[in-house]
Amino acid sequence: MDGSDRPMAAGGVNRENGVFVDNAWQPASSGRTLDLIEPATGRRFAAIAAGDSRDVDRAVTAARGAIDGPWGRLDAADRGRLLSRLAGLIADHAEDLAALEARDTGKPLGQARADIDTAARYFEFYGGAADKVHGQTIPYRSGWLALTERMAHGVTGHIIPWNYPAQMVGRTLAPALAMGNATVLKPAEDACLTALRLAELAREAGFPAGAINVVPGRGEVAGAALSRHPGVDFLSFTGSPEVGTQVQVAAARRHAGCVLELGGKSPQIVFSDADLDLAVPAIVAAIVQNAGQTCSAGSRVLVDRHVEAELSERLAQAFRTLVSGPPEADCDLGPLINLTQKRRVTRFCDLAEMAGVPLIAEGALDARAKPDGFYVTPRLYGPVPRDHPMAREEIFGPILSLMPFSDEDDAVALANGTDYGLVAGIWSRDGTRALGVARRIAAGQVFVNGYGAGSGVELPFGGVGKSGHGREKGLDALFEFSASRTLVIAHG
Ligand code: TXE
Repeated sequence: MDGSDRPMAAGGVNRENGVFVDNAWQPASSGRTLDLIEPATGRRFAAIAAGDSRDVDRAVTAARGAIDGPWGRLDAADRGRLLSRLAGLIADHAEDLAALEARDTGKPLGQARADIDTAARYFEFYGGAADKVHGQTIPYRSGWLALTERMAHGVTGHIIPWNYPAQMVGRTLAPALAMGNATVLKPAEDACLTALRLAELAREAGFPAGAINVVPGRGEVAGAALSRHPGVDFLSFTGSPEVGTQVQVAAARRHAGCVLELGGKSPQIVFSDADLDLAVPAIVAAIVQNAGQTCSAGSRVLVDRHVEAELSERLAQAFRTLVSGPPEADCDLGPLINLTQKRRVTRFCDLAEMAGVPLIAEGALDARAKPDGFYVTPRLYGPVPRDHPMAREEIFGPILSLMPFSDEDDAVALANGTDYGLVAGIWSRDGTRALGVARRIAAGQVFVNGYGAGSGVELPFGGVGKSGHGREKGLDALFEFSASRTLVIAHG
């Protein structure tokens, strides 16, 4: 997206210029489209519907109709079957979806393929879980039976970002659908073509009209309308803390619940007894994946002073081999999503330079990279002062900060010393120490001697503090997208 919108081109409504409501592509009420810009070239390559509050309204009405209609009457097992069928269709179309994802987001084709696998896996996982969420019976007074069941919220609104469009659809829609909610999705205006394609595949899988509705459009228009809509019972938002706050306020005004995932500043803590052969590639991968545009990117390496020099040298060697290039070249990294993000990331590097923070190593640009693509080469800085913005703020780019610590307490203080708390990694051969430290980290996920936050659909995921609240992924998401109803029956 580059800010341009234009009247819808002649030729009829379709996936690329429509909103998906009641299982059909419909023209956006505005009659306008938004340009999509290819990150690898900086050129316009598609247009999507500029949905607005009128389209959101139609989508919410369709979702409500689905709950009152065939979707609401399905057995849990049948909902699960639909999800499983969609997982199969995603797998059948994996190669086309991966190519679309790579072009739309700029990520290397290999990473896009892995993302599509994960998207299918979400539907597989929640398809299998749909009929396995049980309530409880509660010992209560004699002569009474008390039990709980999970009830769907009703209409759920889902606002997702551009960094993993297909995965995000699976992560947020699949558990909501498994629990019987009807959904309205607002994908990101920077990249959403796979999200639109998945809606079509859902229809092919047999989802009844209104169960899944998609309204593309600008965040401050379509997204804001969805977060304010009185007919939306629960909201799921992934994106920036600033917008997350607005979404939560809008939800609170009408007493609706929400789950927020707002990014992080995740630490990788390397103790002196760490296996560096294991740690170095994983640390590099955790900041290189998707060019660092990952909420769970391991963007800070906290290292015991005794191994600082060795780790720094090993990471530097790895960084010097990294190459950024266009998606089809399948390099280590692609371009960033847009010019705004490129400027944002570059500003952090400028600030580091102004403060005299040493640049330890930098990757290279592939010869096939177009000059107008939004490339930022991967960079390793260190030692980064603890109060520098690079050490505290989410950069959302391939920039890794190295910061030494003196002892275990110092490591924990440093790890917990930002406003965020999403993921952490701990590297040590001493299992007792690793476990003890892991349990002192204020974050939603902590990995020991590994870092695999990107995938792992089974693993509940979410943050504390500025990283947000609530949990998606894993079985926890089924509870997030439902509420308990207590039934108490007197029997004499
Ligand atoms: O996010 P926005 P942006 C962080 C990351 C990044 C920064 C800015 O640090 O550099 O946020 O990215 C929709 N009401 N993350 O500007 O604007 C928007 O259309 C309702 C971390 O892209 O928050 C899109 O669908 N919705 C993150 C979604 O919100 C609104 C992933 C996210 O966009 C809206 C992305 C509004 N007023 C960015 N304004 C993560 N947690 O993984 C925008 N949107």
